[in-house]
Amino acid sequence: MRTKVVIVGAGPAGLMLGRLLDLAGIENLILERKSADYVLGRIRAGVLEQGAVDLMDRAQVSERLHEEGLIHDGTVLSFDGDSHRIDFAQLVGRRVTVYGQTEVTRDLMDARQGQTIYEAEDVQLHDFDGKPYVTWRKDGVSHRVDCDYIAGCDGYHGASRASVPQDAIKTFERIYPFGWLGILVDKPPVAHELIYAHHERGFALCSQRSPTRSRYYVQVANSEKVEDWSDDRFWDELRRRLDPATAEAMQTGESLEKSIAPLRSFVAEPLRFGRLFLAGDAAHIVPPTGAKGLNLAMSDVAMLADALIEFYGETSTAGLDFYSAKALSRIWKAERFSWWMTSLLHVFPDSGDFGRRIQRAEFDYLTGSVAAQQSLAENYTGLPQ
Ligand code: RFL
Ligand code: PHB
Repeated sequence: MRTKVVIVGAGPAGLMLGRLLDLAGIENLILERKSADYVLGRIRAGVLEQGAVDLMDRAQVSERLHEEGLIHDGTVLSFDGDSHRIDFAQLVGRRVTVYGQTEVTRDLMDARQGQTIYEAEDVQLHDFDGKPYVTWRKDGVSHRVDCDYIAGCDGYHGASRASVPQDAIKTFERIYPFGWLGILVDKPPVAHELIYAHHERGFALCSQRSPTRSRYYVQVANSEKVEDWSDDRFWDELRRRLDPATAEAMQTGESLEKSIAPLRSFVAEPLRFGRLFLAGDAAHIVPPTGAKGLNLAMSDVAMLADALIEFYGETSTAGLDFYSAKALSRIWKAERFSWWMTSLLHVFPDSGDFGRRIQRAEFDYLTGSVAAQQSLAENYTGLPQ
């Protein structure tokens, strides 16, 4: 079996890359370890930058997004109960769209023309410095596909980055001493926009998926187990971290999903190893506080798709040669912003009273400075490609 591009992973990065290549007539094969239902069942991101919406338009998969996506002109930040609205539209003339990653994934799966092999076990990448090929097993049978290029879109725990020799890759990492416990509930959101709240008991976030479905998070220690969090305990903790009016107005209910996600900052350099390219969470992780992970995955694959289209159209490798440097420049800026939002809004067990005063001063500076708010709005709504 032979194809032009093998894409490892059918998350949003792999599916979007496959779609862009399909539209350009470049044959590709997606290999995914899990089933399609499993991929759709993962509840993750909720906020799309305009660049990601534009990419969905380009990929001709945005009909439902424009019908159902919620356009937000701003967001609310609160610190120990003092709230301040950041008006993105007024500050930088841009907005974000609330549309779940599950929906993005579903739209891309529905539009898929090329072949996707789900439940591909033991995917292995071979000879990507020479004549690349990929092997896997399905239903006990071994398979092999030869290709020109491999796109590693298989997330943080995938096979692609792991197959690169250690001395060819450098990684940068920060692990935070806490995670996010998230809950999904069929109740209307407590507020029209998202609320990011710093509280002495820890960070809390009020997010949403639709006018009838809400997503809430609280910061928890890394040692916490999801089994120890009944819905009641979650709602009590969340209410304590919000200002009294919001806590009072919040509609609670039985959770549809509840999980803990650890927080991490991570970047691998470079993103190219011969004929293998890394994109999305396979290449980098951001803590979710800046709502950047899915958006970065989208901008990576937009750059990679353009480079591959240039290669097959004009037989120029200029785009492929430049991909790593170009993507990393944008990635590091999103890493910085996500780290900064995380530092401002969470309680760090070791930062002490000095650290808390600095966080408060940062919040007061932000609420008193249009320049600081513009910086936040510019980054949150998305830096240019
Ligand atoms: P994914 O989604 O992890 O997909 C990778 C796919 O590869 C498959 N795979 C393999 N396939 C074959 N062989 C192997 N050996 C394989 N190993 C893995 C996996 O099964 C999977 O299907 O990576 P991708 O496509 O790069 O997409 C990245 C995004 O999923 C991620 O960055 C975001 O979800 C992060 N994120 C957010 N991003 C935003 O832009 N805005 C947000 O509001 C936002 N909120 C969040 C988030 C992530 C969260 N969690 C759970 C970490 C909120 C949370 C709680
Ligand atoms: C979400 O709705 O899941 C969400 C929203 C904003 C974030 C992180 C997660 O910063």
